[in-house]
Amino acid sequence: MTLELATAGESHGPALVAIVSGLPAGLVLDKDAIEADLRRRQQGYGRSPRQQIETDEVEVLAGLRHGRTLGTPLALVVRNRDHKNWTWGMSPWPPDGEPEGKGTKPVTLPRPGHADLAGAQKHGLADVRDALERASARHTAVYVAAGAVAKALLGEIGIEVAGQALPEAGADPAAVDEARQDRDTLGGRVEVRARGVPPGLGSYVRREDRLDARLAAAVLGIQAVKGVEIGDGFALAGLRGSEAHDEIVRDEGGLHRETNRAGGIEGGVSNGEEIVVRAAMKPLPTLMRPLRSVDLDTGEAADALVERSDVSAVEALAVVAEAAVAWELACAAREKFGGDALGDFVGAWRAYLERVDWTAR
Ligand code: EPS
Repeated sequence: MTLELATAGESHGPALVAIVSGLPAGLVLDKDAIEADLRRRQQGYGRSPRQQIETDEVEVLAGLRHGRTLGTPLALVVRNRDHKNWTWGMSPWPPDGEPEGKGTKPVTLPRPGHADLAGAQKHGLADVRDALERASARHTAVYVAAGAVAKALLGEIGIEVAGQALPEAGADPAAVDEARQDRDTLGGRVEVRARGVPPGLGSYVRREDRLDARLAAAVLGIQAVKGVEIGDGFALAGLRGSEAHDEIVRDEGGLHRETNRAGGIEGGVSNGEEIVVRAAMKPLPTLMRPLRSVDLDTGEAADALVERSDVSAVEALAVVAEAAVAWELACAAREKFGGDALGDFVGAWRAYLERVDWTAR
């Protein structure tokens, strides 16, 4: 038993869609809590004017009755309000009438750093828009909705997940103002912490089950993320073994560690300490002062596409990475504790905690 997530949606198409399967029946979902995360994702200093058009809300089309999951696939929808400006350009069916609004002319100037060129080459696309629409980080809205559902499930077993931007680069308002003035963009780093994770989520048995590998894949799967570390990650490479590992001690709360350089994971398995995941985001690739590119139509040198853009989306990444970590932890918890009813899931967790010499701190 695990959770599965399928998503669909283009940035300026009608809507983003997620189907979450594998939830137990009886989990209470709170519309306001999901939408609070959607709003957090839209905030942050340095976001694009697009965020003044969108006010993300979640609609549920299936899997929920009177706020409780039915144990059937949960269908979530986040509409793109901007679609009203793209109804001709992004019409799913051949559009009627004369071209009007946005997206009517093919994009042929790929942006370095975006999926534009590789996507167009891979799929044989004459209009780069056919690649960039799905590659866009707009898509992360529906992942955040699914992550909010995962957080509700984790909350039932005492796990809390929180992401924050590290106060540097694209999360420093003064640096964002300076970059905006220079018509440039910034990246930055975010950190996600999960508290209350019991020892034993994930497995050392197969590499695809290792919790660290799964968290890294989930976070690297977010647009613009180029690096991930667990715990002290890259810094551990420069330490001696005697300095790098977290000694095991025991007190009235059971077995635990006084340091957490491993970031809560050893051998691909959670060890009962806080899970710490950090991600590095590259600067966003849509530049108001564009880099060199080539016009795919003429083959001539040209400047890359210029569109409205965020100067920085690091604070949004903190929310999206939080959702990704929550999602992976919820999957690992479903695998460990199973259950068709929420009570079965929580009951298995309680029984397990009686067996292991550990309490949440
Ligand atoms: C994005 C480009 C911008 C961002 C978008 C991600 O969109 P647009 O081309 O419509 O101005 O605003 O992010 C969002 C819309 C969002 O909701 O996060 C990109 O190319 O990745």
